[in-house]
Amino acid sequence: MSPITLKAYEDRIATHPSPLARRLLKIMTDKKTNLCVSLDVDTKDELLRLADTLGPYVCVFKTHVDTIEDYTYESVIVPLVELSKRHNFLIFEDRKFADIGSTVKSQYTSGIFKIVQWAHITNAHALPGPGIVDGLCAGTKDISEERGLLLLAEMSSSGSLATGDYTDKTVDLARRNKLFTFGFIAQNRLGADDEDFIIMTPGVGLDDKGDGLGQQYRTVDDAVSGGSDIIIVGRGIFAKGRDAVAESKRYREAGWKAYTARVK
Ligand code: S5P
Repeated sequence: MSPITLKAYEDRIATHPSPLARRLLKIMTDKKTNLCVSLDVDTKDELLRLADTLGPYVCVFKTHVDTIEDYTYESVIVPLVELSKRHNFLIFEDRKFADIGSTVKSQYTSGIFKIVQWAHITNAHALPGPGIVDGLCAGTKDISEERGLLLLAEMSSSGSLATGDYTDKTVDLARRNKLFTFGFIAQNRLGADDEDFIIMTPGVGLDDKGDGLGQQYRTVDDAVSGGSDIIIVGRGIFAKGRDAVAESKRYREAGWKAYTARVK
């Protein structure tokens, strides 16, 4: 198979249908980074410390806000949004919505998390069908800032059922609303070149092969040369004993080098 070549991030800004994707591509171009760090930590201090120290190296921070033990909106979300402005990154709440439209709309807008208020990006499984995208999109109605959705088209975990026909149908679902659904969580390039979906890829690690619980790691080169636009890295950067700043620089450099090698 010949290697994938794609337009530069910069050249995709003007033509991308999604306002959120245009903003993201601009951040990536300005900061020269295609690294998304997954902030999978348990406390607000750790989350905010990493967001501040690693902020300069990333285009996106991904959160699982429901795992923060001492979470309150005021003490976690307010300062995180402030840091996102200071360091110019987007926030991606990895909520993996998977219910009917009416329920996901409430989960997105209400409760203690109020995700739509602060997360520029969130994601959803395609399993329930079109209603999940419609419900989430309806949840953005009163928000003036850009919001975007990624569908989980493939997963990094061993034995994932999101393959073949399921993946193809997920791509079809995204095509129904490209202003909002700007891309996929996936392991491969999906959609036609001119559709320009943004591919964000987890399961990336330079030093480990897996985690003993089904996670599988590929190298940065593998992911980006295969068509990934943004690499998502968690424990490869902040696991115990790792210097998170040094690792962020390393992944950012590796990601940018692999990207420049595939630009048309
Ligand atoms: O297929 C997937 C989709 C996601 S969003 N595989 C994943 O691992 N993720 C998420 O990416 C997962 O929930 C975790 O937050 C992150 C990977 O973390 P790491 O520590 O294994 O790099």
